[in-house]
Amino acid sequence: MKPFFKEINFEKGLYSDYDEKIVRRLSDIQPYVENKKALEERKSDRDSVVYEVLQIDIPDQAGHIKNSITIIKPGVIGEEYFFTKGHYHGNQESAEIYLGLKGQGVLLMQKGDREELIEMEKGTMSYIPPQWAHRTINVGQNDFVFTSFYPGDAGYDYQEIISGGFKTRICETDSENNGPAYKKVRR
Ligand code: M6P
Ligand code: ZN
Repeated sequence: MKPFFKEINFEKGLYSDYDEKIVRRLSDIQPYVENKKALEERKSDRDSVVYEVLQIDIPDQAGHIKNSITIIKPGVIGEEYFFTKGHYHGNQESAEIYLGLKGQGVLLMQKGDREELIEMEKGTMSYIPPQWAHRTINVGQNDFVFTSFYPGDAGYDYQEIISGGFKTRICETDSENNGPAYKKVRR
């Protein structure tokens, strides 16, 4: 393949152009939501967009490095902030790097009994080592946008997330509160 470039507009947090857009709606993240009652109450919004992933055609092969941009909309299901499905890499030995572009988010990672939470915003680089499950959450009032870099053959394992899940959910706090915009709720 030929070398190429894309422009990332840091104001908009978007590529100049991309090849594919994946749209995840409330209906798509249903298996990942713990509060089924809250989801049921939003039945009429099944088509509401939770997040989008802008993708560029880079081969899913060892040796290549994939790059994408994820845009998580602001919102909650019950009190849980909008989140990505989250995954382990199918090829467990693959790491990943996230670079924050816009908005306020957190990166939740889990490996066995261990858990890490890293705050993300414009200019923060976060490293996800091999074997850690990862999910991003929008804890702000506007879009939360970041770009990811990962091995072409990393692959996705969502099944472990559906069956085992993340032990922590990131939820909104009282508006009265002047502290952090989110709280951790353990299952
Ligand atoms: C990031 C990367 C992508 C991933 C996306 C959405 O951009 O990790 O590989 O697809 O977030 O996350 P998920 O696939 O868990 O829904
Ligand atoms: Zn990943």
